[in-house]
Amino acid sequence: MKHPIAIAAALATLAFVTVACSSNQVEEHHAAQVDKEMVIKASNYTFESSEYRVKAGETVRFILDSTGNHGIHIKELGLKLDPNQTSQILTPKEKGSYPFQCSILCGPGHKEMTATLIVE
Ligand SMILES: [Cu+2]
Repeated sequence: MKHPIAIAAALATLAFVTVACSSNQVEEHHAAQVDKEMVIKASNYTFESSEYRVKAGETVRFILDSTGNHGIHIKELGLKLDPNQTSQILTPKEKGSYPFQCSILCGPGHKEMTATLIVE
């Protein structure tokens, strides 16, 4: 059996490594420079808002907060979110109005699930 002090030292080292790792992760998270977070809430069968606005050239973390099986796909911007991929960082550059529809055939209200992303 090992000496108890050796075991304590090993545990302390392990604890230190664990703390060091988790603080690294936090820093990595901050390192991704994002100007804005845009949460788009979806539920059966509507998007919470009919209009979402971002500024051209702004780096945005788009987050899909969906209750139910819904998605967003705006080809012109390369934005694609669904329950398997709920966030994406993008910098929309072209000003314009980008209407979108739920990208997943989710049920009877699917066709009414529309909204517009405005890049201004
Ligand atoms: Cu849908």
